[in-house]
Amino acid sequence: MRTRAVAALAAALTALLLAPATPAAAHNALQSATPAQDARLTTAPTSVTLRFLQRLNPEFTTIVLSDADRRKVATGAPAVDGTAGTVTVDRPLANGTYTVAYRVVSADGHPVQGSYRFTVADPAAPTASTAAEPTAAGASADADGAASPVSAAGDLDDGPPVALVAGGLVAALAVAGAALLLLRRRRVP
Ligand SMILES: [Cu+2]
Repeated sequence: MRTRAVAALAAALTALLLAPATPAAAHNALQSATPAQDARLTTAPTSVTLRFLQRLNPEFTTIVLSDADRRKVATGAPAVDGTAGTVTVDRPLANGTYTVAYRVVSADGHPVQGSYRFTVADPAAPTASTAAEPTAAGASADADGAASPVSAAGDLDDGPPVALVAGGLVAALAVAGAALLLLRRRRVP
């Protein structure tokens, strides 16, 4: 009966070691943004506000605005209010496509980052230098500045660290090997 106990213990240990160390569901995520993702604005926005699932830590909240040439657009530092972060745009934005990139921290300390784009298409303003985008068709652009769900959210870390999983596997294999050895020894007279 002892061999069975050893085998059961090995199985239990293996299951324990292979179980994920932390749930990946506790991560922060972008809920909505103004301007919204893929919005086409007829008036250039003077600020960008991102709303998240969890409260933001002002020390670890980054919001970067860049133009079609990937040049950083001057903004103020992110102002954090609960789950929302806002940057004000220093100078009026020319027509063109802009990228909003963010990096925030989850409640469990894991970073989350992502980005999305919006377009400024003010009929009264000249088009920006190299922001060449075939958008002539839908000239009747509507100002969609309202907040709407944003889907493009990146996640830096899903699941337990690789080292932890590898270590757990090695330990599990060692336990299984020891159990096998014990079983064999008992069978051989
Ligand atoms: Cu996490």
